[in-house]
Amino acid sequence: MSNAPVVGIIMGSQSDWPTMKLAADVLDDLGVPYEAKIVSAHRTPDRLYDYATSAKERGLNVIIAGAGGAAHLPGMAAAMTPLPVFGVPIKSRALSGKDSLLSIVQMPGGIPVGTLAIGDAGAKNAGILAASVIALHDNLVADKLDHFRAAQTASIAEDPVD
Ligand code: RP5
Repeated sequence: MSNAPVVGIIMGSQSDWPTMKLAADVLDDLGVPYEAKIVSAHRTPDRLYDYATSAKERGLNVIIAGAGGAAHLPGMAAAMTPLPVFGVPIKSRALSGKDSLLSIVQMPGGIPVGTLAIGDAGAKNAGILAASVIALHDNLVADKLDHFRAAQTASIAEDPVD
């Protein structure tokens, strides 16, 4: 089995990594090879262009893009690749991520970004969602995803405790 990355995790800043690492952790747990890069739409536009336009030919299947504030990164990446792009709104300092959410979710019709929840839950779910795409053609990942979901279900007690 190849270890070449099939999921690309990109983020606008080093400061996004503590959130985006949760997506990486899920992919580690589910056995999905990924790469993680800092790619800023406004600070490193050429890096974004190179990344997005080469992503498919380099073997990536899915891109997870996290950004905060005026969060152009997921939409700009989606504009330059045919791959599915999942956007994670980072919880910003000024507006707690509502700015990030609206920037990412309100794509005009024609260039979709699948938008997750703000912050940690969004990053975790982006990892699970990306793995579920990979699982469509990878039985090992599909099995791990089934086990993950079964274990999660089994961990939920029926009765609340004081
Ligand atoms: C965005 O600006 C990044 O995605 C980050 O969430 C936000 C703040 O970046 P830093 O000022 O922390 O580098 O581009």
